[in-house]
Amino acid sequence: ARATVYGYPRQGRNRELKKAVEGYWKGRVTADALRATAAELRRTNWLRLADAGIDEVPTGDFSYYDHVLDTTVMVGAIPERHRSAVTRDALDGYFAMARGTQEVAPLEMTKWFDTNYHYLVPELGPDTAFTADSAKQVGELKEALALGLTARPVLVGPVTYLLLAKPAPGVPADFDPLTLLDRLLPVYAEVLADLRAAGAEWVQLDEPALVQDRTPAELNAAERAYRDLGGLADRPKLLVASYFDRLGDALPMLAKAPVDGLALDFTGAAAANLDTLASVGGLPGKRLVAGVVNGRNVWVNDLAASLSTLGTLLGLADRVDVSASCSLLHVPLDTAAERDIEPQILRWLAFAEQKTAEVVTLARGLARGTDAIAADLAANRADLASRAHSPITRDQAVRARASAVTGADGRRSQSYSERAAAQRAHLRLPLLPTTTVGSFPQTGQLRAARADLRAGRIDTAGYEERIRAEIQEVISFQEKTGIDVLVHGEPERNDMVQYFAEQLTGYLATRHGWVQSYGTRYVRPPILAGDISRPEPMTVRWTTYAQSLTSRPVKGMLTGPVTMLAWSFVRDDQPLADTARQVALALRDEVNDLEAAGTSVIQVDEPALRETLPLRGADRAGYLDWATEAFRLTTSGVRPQTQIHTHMCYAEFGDIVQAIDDLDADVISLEAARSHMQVARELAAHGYPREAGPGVYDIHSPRVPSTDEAAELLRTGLRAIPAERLWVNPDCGLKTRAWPETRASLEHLVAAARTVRDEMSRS
Ligand code: THG
Ligand code: ZN
Repeated sequence: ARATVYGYPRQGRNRELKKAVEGYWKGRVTADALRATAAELRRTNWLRLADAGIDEVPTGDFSYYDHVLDTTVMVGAIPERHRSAVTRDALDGYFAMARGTQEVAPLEMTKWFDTNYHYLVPELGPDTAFTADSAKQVGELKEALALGLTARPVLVGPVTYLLLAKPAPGVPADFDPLTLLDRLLPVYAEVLADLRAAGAEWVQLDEPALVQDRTPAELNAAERAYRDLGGLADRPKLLVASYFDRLGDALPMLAKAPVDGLALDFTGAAAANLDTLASVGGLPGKRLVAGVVNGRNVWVNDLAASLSTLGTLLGLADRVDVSASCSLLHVPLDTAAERDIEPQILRWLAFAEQKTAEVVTLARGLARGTDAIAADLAANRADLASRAHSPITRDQAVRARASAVTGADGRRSQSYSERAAAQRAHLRLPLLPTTTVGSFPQTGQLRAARADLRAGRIDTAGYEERIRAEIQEVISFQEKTGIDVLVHGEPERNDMVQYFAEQLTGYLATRHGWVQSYGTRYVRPPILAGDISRPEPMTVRWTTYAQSLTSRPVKGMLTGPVTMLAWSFVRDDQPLADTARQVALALRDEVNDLEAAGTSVIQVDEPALRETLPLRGADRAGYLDWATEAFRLTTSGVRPQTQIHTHMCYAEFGDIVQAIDDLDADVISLEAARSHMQVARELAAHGYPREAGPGVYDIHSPRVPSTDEAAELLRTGLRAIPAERLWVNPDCGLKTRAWPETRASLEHLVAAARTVRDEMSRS
């Protein structure tokens, strides 16, 4: 059995790639220096993999920005508007597609399946002409071969590429990119031939889109694609890979396809692939690469269980190799960098380096028998036992509280309409009340204050003094501008999920656990390691300080339980619903404490509610059940006159409006400025009965909307949502904006609200 992986973190130990790429953008790093840094990072990764015992290293998984954008370049699907930039300079043109320029908009970005990685969406149309450009793939393959390694190029497969695409601007929305398959396949054939000529024995084609619900027509297209590619005379051996879930109906189809091997995920729900594979009689004559080490969580593998799966698989294919379930792009690099996590707990964790070692150990165990890895198995057993029996993962008080939860705990004492009346009487807000979504600009001074605190140049008291000064400024600006419901601006938070995770027992924070989110942007997702509790209030001090400065209501600001899970690494030893309930109960305490401290408006943000929807339709109702339960548990402990707000980012809500209603929040703010109040119409079409603030200021751009523009959006909003239920707010938090444009935009927003209020009182 061989050991392999499909991809590796690209950034380097100290995020050298981020620094080089951003330096290039700023003109501080030359193109040659950037290329040299990239080549060195690839070399280091390959040699590390080989040293660790990986028999076949992946190539082509490296990217300056995004591997789907690389595929767009490989097939020549450069959008019309970027062509001149690409012709002028390939590298600058590449970054122009990724980030846009003064003149042209970038490609749209969206989530890569249900991970936290974002890719650039291909834009295709009936006029798209593909041309092969295999330079990057061939170049990287040659680099690895020159090191004397066995290498396997990894490509996004043609079916997944088309299924990830959308109609280009100006192309009818009902255009189906899959109709381009016949035009795309010859381009893949050319790339495959080039890779074979360059020395590739095997090439991997990734088709994760086949783990989603697919129509018979889509499955037919996939079948045709692999019949075509498999039938090519001049080609390397083909390994078709899928991951992130079970293949379902696509597995029998791929098993019969004339390709040489399949790489399948056998972790979590994808373990169902095992039964499906057995039921179709396995893969006689083919290679099976078994993804038995979870490539996207951070937990140490159960080696004995994996070996047992591998043993079963041995009877089902000609040859069984071992891998992680997906590219290791989605996990941090190395647990050894985490000096602040107790050594005993660190042994429960496996990042990319550790997962690689697990794959190698399992391949060795499979080839030579368990005796050959007896010491690894014993150590692994001890680590698993230490995790299973730790007081951290088994906090009896938390468990008792969670199991005592009843339906009543998730229900507010009065219906929405009764509460709305109580809140109106209590808050006495004007019609079309104005507010913001929570954060204010994170200035250089704030970042410097945090750096000073970390470096010991200031103490906690000095740091908190600076935070208080910032809150004073934010409050006084909002009062002066005439905003109705104020916020404290969140100067004390960098990443909100990390901010709360650091204060909750049972959560681990990492110091170096960076994972690529998009392009050169990374996050350090905290780890839900144990049972979750809240030792003391987390936000009450800052909120009450802000409230002490004004007579207007100040909103308390929290991140909701679903988003806390979505942007963290979650436990694999209990259902997500259980983890969500624990987090919800901890947040419920915070909500109740905020109310007790005099806060009458509390916002619980769930920007990740929509993006966390499971890949398979069949799994969605179950998800929405626990997600709404967790939100309601968080927010239902307050009095009727306390107003609960929520906020969600990104515009596609159409398919979850019912779930949003089920949250039973009093007010929701949503992104809408870029979609011209489409969201308001969707809410109205569904008969959404609550108060809503579709954003009238697009915070994703430094552009300042005029008063007229904001007023016009409000009038559009009023056609869908009556004035008694319409709020006036920006699209999202303001932390990425600078003060000058924030000031001007919010002044216009308030002026627009006043203009429209006047129009209404006159008519
Ligand atoms: N927090 C967490 N996960 C997230 C988001 C978040 N996932 C989805 C979405 N938001 C991703 N968006 C971003 C936006 C900006 C950055 C990263 C992800 C970013 N990162 C800084 C960088 O790479 O330079 C580092 C930030 C830091 O120092 O913590 O700008 O909000 N958990
Ligand atoms: Zn938002």
